[in-house]
Amino acid sequence: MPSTVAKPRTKPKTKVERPRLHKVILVNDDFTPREFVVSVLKAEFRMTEDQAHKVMITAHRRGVCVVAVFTKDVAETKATRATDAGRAQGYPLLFTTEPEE
Ligand code: TYC
Repeated sequence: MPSTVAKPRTKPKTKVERPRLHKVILVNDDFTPREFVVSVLKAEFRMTEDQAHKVMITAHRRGVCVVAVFTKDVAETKATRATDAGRAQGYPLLFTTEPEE
């Protein structure tokens, strides 16, 4: 067989795995105003006032709340942008990411 011709695979690929999704997580703090958290959730995650308020209150009461899931790149970009929006106003607002199980 000429070296430029690829040999057929001996073992056919049986599985194509989807990329794992990553959660964006909102972390509570004692300083960021509730309304500001809601406005960031609406702007960065395209939530309605109602959805954003529910997510903010859950983080406020429980310490954290999953905001949404995205591919790794999108999750990290959104978490960074949302965290930066708080920092720009002097707030310690924090969004983190973690892979879904
Ligand atoms: N705990 C904040 C307050 O009482 C509000 C808040 C909620 C801040 C959720 C961050 O992720 C957060 N002003």
